[in-house]
Amino acid sequence: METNMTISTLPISTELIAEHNAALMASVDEDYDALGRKLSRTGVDIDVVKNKVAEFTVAVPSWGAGRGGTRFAKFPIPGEPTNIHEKLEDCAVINQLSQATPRVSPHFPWDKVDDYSALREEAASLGLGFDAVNSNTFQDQLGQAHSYSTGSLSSTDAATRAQAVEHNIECIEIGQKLGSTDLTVWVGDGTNFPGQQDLGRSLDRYLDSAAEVYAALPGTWRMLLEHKMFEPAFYSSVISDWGSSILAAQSLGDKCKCLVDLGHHAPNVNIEQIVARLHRFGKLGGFHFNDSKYGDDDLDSGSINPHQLFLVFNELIEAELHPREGFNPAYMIDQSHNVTDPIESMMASADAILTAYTKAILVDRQGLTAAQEANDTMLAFQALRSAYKTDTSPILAKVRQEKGGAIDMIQAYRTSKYRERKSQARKPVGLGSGIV
Ligand code: RM4
Ligand code: MN
Ligand code: MN
Repeated sequence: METNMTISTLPISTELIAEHNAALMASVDEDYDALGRKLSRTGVDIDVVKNKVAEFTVAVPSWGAGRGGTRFAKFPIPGEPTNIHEKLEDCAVINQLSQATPRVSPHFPWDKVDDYSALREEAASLGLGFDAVNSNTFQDQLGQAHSYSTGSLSSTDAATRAQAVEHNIECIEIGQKLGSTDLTVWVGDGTNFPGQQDLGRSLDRYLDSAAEVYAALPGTWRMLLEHKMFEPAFYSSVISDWGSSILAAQSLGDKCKCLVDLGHHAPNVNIEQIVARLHRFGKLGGFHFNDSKYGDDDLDSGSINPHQLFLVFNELIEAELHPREGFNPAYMIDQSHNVTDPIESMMASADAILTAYTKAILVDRQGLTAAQEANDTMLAFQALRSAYKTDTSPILAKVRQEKGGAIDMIQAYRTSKYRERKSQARKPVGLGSGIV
């Protein structure tokens, strides 16, 4: 990709970003130097940390670019995207200002177009690539032959299962044209009533169908299974927990891994331990980052429990230091933005995710292991706590600035008046309820 072509098609003016950064640079440098001195007292080189953080990226979901909603309502904002082209443009803004989200994860059929090579080029001209493709067998589409009301991959109806398998294979084919190498499969299959379906046989049907999808995976592709405890099925989900997920992944084969969506667990579940367990068995395939307080699985990453996010990243650093074969998790944001501008939410979320990562890098690993070996509970805990307490924002600001992003992303975004401009140019979004 030619640099000047990229610059001319990017949605935010590079002069605006440079001007914005120039006004804030002196204070960032001052804070960065002060933090650098503090960290060097414990033998940590801040530039090494900064360079590591600069390499970390997280994908954004195409569906996150629009305002989501609840089962009850959706409140669109002017200038919201209504198709994949507009979504890509918004994702380009997020990446331009954050310099941390260079890939977009598409969802089909929502993002269907006629020409996928053209879409791939369009994304590239915006500085973006494509991440995992997501299939959708949790909704019926107009004109669809068989309804998913009885489930999809696990439906009691053979023709419905075949249709769901075929859709997943079509997603793989589209993904190949877009340059993806992962298929993420989340099904809404499950029941609302005890007795509605046989709990064992529905899993058998799921496994048979999933095996057909698995068999269609091209050489380097992976299939990522996403579990979810409830919603839309409120009594039982077919792949409800990490146990079902790892059993399914193990029976499907090496190219099948588990994807952990942070919002899909029972309240208070120890997600970081699940991460450690999945890694132990070489089955940690990826993440959907978000947060939750009660039943919602799509609040902004780190908005409710940033400490949990840090503990998850602490396990990921452990995993990175002790990799199992094929360890290469796909990192992605998966959120629904009901009350904020999605661009702002995803920039803030990328910042929360990178913050958790940076803090996890700062953990004194040797000290932690030594305290664990000596059964010194307090010192082990303090090894985590002292990293968690560190204000790493100067590192993140410096990383963004050096990569061409904005020191204060939200301020730069608001100054650009991007959304106002789009509200003139784009057609209004319809009402209706959101997605789960
Ligand atoms: C689900 C799940 C999936 C996402 C859909 C839109 O709850 O998190 O990853 O594809 O929502
Ligand atoms: Mn998800
Ligand atoms: Mn979800």
